[in-house]
Amino acid sequence: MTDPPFALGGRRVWVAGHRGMVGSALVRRLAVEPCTVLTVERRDLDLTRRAAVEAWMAATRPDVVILAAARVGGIVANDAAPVDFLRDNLLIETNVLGAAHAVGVAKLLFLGSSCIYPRDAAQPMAEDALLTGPLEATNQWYAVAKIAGIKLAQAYRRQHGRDFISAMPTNLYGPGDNLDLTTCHVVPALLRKAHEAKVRGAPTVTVWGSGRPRREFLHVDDCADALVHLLVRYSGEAHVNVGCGEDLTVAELARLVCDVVGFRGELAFDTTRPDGTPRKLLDVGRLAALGWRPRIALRDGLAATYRSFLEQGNMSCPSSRLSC
Ligand code: GFB
Repeated sequence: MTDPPFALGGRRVWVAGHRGMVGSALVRRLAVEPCTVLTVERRDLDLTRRAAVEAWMAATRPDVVILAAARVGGIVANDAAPVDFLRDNLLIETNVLGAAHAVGVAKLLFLGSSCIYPRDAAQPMAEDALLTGPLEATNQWYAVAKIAGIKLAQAYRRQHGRDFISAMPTNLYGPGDNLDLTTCHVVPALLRKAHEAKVRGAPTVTVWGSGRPRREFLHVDDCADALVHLLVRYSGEAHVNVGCGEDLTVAELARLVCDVVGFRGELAFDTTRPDGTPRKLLDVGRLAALGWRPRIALRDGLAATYRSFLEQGNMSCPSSRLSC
């Protein structure tokens, strides 16, 4: 815990990955802080190239870095592209943390994911469950890269005295998410499938797996708020879980999504698709002790996300346009 809190006033804060769901939520959240938000387009800076990251950082000299850039994807994308999920994430984090150290940033926040914990970790998963057992096979590549990132941030603290911290968000959802059904996460997938089934008048929506796995979902705007809270109020070697502390089954989520979308048909479970981790619920005691609580209830967050997908026009609409 920092005492006094780390003041954002007058700081130049680089949100790396500002086009992503988390990065864009951070840009929205930081707009109300007295800081300057820095961003750079992917075409102008490839974070997997060390020399380019070092040169950009030396020229731009941010005071604060939030590393929200990562190769991310749903359960099948993780399983299908192990090199991309392991290699790209290792490169991005070693390059950005190394360059942040080289220019002497005042603070850096590294983001991981709840999939860093062992597949069969006791629930809810406290921060000290890290590295106590084998990982879930479908996302072990991404998890290993993110665990390396946590350790790298800790190593910079120990060896060089840098104020680098790490946060581990649970499964996130919200505006700006990926809607490609082959690579996306479960919430955008179900919103899209339920919407398309409603529009087509289809009798069923297909849900991957058995429907029995349990997941915790946090709206990305709540996540961004928690991350800014940690940036200002936390300084320590241990990573901090970011979640809401409640979970539900995938089948329950699917029913809730159908209700929000207004699809009245049935669910069909495709058990040829993987279930992944049986349960992923974070122990959010450490974050709560730092004074943060979520505000957005799941149903409200899903309804707002559905509206944002329709407004952005990125939901395919076979029979008519956005009025469907
Ligand atoms: O969101 P999701 O892909 O991520 O899947 P994970 C969560 C659960 O929803 C799994 C089920 O049990 C899926 O089988 N599911 C049901 C679906 N229908 C669908 C669907 O249409 N699409 C998808 N994608 N899932 C990821 C990790 O794990 O979570 C990443 O692979 C990362 O590394 C991310 O940690 C947050 O929770 O299984």
